[in-house]
Amino acid sequence: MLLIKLGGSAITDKSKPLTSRVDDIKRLVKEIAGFQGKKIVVHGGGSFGHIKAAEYGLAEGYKDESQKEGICIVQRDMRVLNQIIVDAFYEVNVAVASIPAGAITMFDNGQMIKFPSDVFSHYLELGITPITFGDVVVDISRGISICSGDDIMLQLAKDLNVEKCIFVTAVDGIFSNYPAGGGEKPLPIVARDSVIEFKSEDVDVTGSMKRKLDRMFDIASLGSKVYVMNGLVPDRLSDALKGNEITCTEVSGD
Ligand code: IP8
Repeated sequence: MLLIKLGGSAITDKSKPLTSRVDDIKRLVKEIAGFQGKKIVVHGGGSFGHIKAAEYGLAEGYKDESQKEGICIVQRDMRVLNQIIVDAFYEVNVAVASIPAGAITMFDNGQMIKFPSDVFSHYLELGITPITFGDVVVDISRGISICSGDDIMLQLAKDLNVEKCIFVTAVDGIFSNYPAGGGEKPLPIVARDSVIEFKSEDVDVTGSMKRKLDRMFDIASLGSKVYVMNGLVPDRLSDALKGNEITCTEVSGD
């Protein structure tokens, strides 16, 4: 089984609130539709999740009444983004079931403690592709947390038999400097002991690039093959899904 994470940078313009990359979404969805095997699609928040979540301090937990509005806004906006993706699948005749993390996930102190991966496998058995996304979720000690698509990827990889995880981003892979200056080639393979210089933290409420990479190492350690690739280059995802060689970074679990 295959897990695909459509990262927020590939499906939205992260610098402009509520701006989806509709054409890229439609193309990526078509490329995914060409893969006949079992797959689960997870997507990130980009400019539908992170901007308002940061504005209302949602990643710090529930502190005061003013955040109620923010919880509602971020959950609504994430569902708007999800609907754009679900509609794109519908247009290419792929049956999908949308499963919002906020409806099924429980956190405690910022960590996922409950996630019903069996719901996903049940849909897969019916021949339906489950699609889920990072979301505002309940947290038994902090009130709320932000669950990232990467948290979900890790949990699904723990619970299900996942051969391959593909992280679709807006860059060619992982670089030895983050963020990359441009023009460099991505590292063909990274391991936990690879030297990567994180020059600046990115603005995501769910953590830095370093944290995302740690999640990928955790997934790779479970035995899944993990790749980071550029979804803005047409056909690259479909090539990856066909098993063709592409420009990307493999994340090693060693
Ligand atoms: O973009 C975060 O998911 P991510 C979702 O996968 C929200 O980290 C609501 C900010």
